[in-house]
Amino acid sequence: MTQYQFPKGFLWGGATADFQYEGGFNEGGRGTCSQDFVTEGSVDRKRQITLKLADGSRGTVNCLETFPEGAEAQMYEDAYYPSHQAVDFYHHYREDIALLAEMGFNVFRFSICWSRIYPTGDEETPNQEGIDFYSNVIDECLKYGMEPLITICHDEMPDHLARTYDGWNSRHLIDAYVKYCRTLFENYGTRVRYWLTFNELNAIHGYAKIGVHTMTPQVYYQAQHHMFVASSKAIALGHEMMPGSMFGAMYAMSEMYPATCRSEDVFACYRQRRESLFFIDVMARGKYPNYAHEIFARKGVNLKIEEGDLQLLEKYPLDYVSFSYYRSTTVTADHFTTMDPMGIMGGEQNPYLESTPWGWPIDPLGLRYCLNELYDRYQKPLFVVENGLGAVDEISEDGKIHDPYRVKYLADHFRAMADAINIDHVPCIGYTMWAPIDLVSLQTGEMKKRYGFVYVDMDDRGNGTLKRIKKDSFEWMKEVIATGGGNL
Ligand code: BGP
Repeated sequence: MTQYQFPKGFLWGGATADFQYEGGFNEGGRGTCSQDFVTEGSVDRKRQITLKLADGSRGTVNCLETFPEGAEAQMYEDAYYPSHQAVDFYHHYREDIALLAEMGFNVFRFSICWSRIYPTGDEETPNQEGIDFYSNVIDECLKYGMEPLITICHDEMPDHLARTYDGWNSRHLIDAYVKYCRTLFENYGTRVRYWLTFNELNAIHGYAKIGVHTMTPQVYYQAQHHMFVASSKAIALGHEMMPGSMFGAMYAMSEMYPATCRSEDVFACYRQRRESLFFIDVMARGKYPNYAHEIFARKGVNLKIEEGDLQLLEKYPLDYVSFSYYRSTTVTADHFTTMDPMGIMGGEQNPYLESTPWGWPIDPLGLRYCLNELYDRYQKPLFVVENGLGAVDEISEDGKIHDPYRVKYLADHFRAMADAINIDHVPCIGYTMWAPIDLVSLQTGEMKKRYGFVYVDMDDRGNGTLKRIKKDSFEWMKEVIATGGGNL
């Protein structure tokens, strides 16, 4: 036994999302999804949603902006949309899953593209080819003893639901989502135990992620409310149809520190923390917290809650709490009001931490802190469902990819996680690294921000052979899993 030994049965794996990984956007009967209109970008050039404006001319908005009056999402031949091909898991899934199995993964998190199952979201019957595709993916995982961990809705939706109903701003989405869930449970329920109803609920916004055309706090929190209700309905149905199933939802979890010990900074940090935990508070504790009144009053939100909604949230909370952890944030009272609900954008520079080339502070101890904080607050099993390092990887002259920086990042985070489990006795059931095979970055749409143990030969404009090449970190990770952390 070493100091960093992980418990037997710990779930080790990787995580992906359909529109960043899968491609095949016009194959197998898949409908257009809301992410299909988002162009590539870079760290200083925001991704754009391409539009047809009311007068028929071409326009764009970035993913955080409100659509101009009368504008509609529209694709153009000369624009590059990374979701269309992504890195083509659609045709590489057997090869990719075999690589994950070779590393010893016993869990694989992937998301289902809603419009592959219901192309518009409003059909009476699902698209059989879509059902078959994920059925094959699940079987391929099980063949190697890998548990599928399915994200039902990862930051996307059938475009028709966005265009026609204003996405999650409409209660119609609740019914469409529950119908979609029923189809998934009917078809995969005997083979899948772990589910996530939504991805990063505290980081949703705009057309591409939740189908709304307007970016106001009112729309944002109303859409959230509909997602809370939809999630509880899915949990109710899931437990009924699949005894033993476990439901979580995923949160973007940046640990937060006050910029100084000035009381104002400490209190601003505390408030910001609660604002980011608000979403888990509702879903894990099953009720709106007292401090929601203050948030809604400050932001001018007047929530429409229908009869029965609150009872539903209370009756069907999450079974486990899962989150992504990439970084921490530093908060000062001076900029408090400009921070986003996730508490990442608008944070201060932390002089004690180094950052990634994309400006994300690297903070392994923050992961131990998060694990402790979340267990203290919710007393539910925890699952780290995203963590990893986005970096520029180069193929060396020897044809290999040497990525010691990734090994260091992961090893430091694994040690912090082991300390939370072994020393602090936090029940953390698993870890899925983002993303075991290189894929398209969500925020920037780039390929060169690479996370994988496996390199994919493709550039920022989608050119390349798509060949998969193991990086040095691949063998290291294999050893971590085989020894249960013995090599840390
Ligand atoms: C999370 C998302 C993922 C993923 C990750 C890394 O917010 O759930 O979809 O992309 O962040 O972010 P990025 O790809 O921008 O580096």
